[in-house]
Amino acid sequence: MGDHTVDDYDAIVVGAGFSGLYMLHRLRQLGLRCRVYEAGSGVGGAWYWNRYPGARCDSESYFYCYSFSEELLQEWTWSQRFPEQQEILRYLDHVADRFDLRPDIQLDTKVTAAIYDGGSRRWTVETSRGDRVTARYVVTAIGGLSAANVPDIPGLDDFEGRWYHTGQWPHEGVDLEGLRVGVIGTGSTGTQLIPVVAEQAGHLVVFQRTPNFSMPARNRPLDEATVAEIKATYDEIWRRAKSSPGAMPLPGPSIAFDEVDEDEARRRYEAAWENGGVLVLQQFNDLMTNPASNEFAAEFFRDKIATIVRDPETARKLMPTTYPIAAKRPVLDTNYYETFNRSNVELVDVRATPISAITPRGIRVGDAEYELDVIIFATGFDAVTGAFAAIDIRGRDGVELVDKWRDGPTAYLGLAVAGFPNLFTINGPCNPALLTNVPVSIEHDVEWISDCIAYVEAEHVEAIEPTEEAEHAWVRHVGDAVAGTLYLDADSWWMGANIEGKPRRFMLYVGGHDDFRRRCAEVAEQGYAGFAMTVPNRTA
Ligand code: N01
Repeated sequence: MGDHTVDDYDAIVVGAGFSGLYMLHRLRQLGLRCRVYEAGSGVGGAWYWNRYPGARCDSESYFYCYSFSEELLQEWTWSQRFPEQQEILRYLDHVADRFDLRPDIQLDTKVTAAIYDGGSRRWTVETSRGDRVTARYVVTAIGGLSAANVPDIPGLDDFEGRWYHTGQWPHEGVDLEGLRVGVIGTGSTGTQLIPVVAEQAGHLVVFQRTPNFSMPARNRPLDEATVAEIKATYDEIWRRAKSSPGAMPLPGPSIAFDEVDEDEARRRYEAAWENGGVLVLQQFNDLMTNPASNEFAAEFFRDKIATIVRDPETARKLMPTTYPIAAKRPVLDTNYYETFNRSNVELVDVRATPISAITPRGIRVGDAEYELDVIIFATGFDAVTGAFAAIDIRGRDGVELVDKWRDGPTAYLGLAVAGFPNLFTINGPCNPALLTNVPVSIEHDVEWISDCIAYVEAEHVEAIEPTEEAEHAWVRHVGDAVAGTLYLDADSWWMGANIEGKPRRFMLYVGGHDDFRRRCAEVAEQGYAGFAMTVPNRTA
């Protein structure tokens, strides 16, 4: 690795969440000198920032964790079926300590620029704290859901109350007791937040643009026997997770909707609804390809809403009718629909009449003004590309990543980008992560990237990047995989549709984690097929 000055590293990792922590661990095992820059004042990434009331994971705790260390699996005990944000953050803090990661992590530091120099074949990385360092490799571990989206609604600056975005929630918490609170947004975040805020607020107004399909989580504490069984069967759990499309160790659907009659289909949905969790929508393998299968599930959910919500007009507003179920990310909840039976909760449909302004006293919708003390934006993220766009990333010949991605993001396997040598993107665009149980996807990408870097180091390769042809072929395959599915029939953040002016293109790979894993392994086995490598005095 040669001689170093203080400011020269082998690798810079951007971000210290689930992916950055493990990336650091693996790169250190290769003997590389690394630096991790993290914008937050602590490690944890999404779980550091998203501290809003009710924040919890939609994956079950026993598989929403790392698998790489048997000791870690055995020593950590999850307390609930679906872990709360605080518990996941404690886990990631524990990981940082257990593997002694902190000495190589610089907190409170945003990476502002990463610029490649084709002469030295090194990246120069600059930060908000004035660091200017160089490195052979840059690995982005910035998360696909980290750039908060606060919609540009006129008047926000004049609002006399307080406002918050859920992804930047104050660490000291917010006392909402007895206040008039408005929540904008009813995605995964809003659905978790609203029932908890309703219990604190004097009056809660929910501003809903698109209703979501939500199913009961049926969260519960994990008893000792369950924990013991989980710990005894982890090998099998990970084997199943890694060979499943969703990166979860749960049974996938094996039959099509037409293979049973409607009574049997309803019985299956009913039983799954009673058990709760993500399996509710894992009944038939044609949910996203057969409109009849999808509509049956959607109607089942709408019936549930009608049964739970007492006021028929409120129930009607809560029923999604304009897009296929699961074409936007489905949500798990605890008492979401029940919350609309409370006398202090009001639902305002801002699809028919949009929010026109934020006034000094509240939110204006058409002729009505809702007076509020607090506005909570549960309005999501500039997903997948937003965190990249916040960094001035320039590759070979000064090409800017934002320019390359002007018509939508492209990346070979979602792991590397043509024209950007020695840059690796954990869970980048065109990757199945974010449609999957993310920690398993992260571990896969981190291990693939560290194996690739180990190969490159051993072969004395100075620069590696995907060829344009390989990248085009992968992006075409990603497009083919989603073509003809119902995923394309909704204005989701997966499509970039939640941000005005963003190119409308499905940004993730729907082919499944298992398929993706196999393809990535083949690429590696073939000596990193699809990559161009620069070796001194030789170019392969
Ligand atoms: O964001 P979203 P999120 N006026 O984009 C509405 C993950 N996550 O933070 O649908 C009015 O889904 C917007 O309306 P519409 C998970 O992957 C995971 O909830 O665009 N409304 C929508 O209702 C998830 O998918 C967990 O019409 C406006 C909402 O705001 C992802 O994060 C927990 C508006 C945004 O929903 C993002 O979820 C939480 C406007 N101007 C989140 N602008 C886990 O369990 C936006 N909206 C792991």
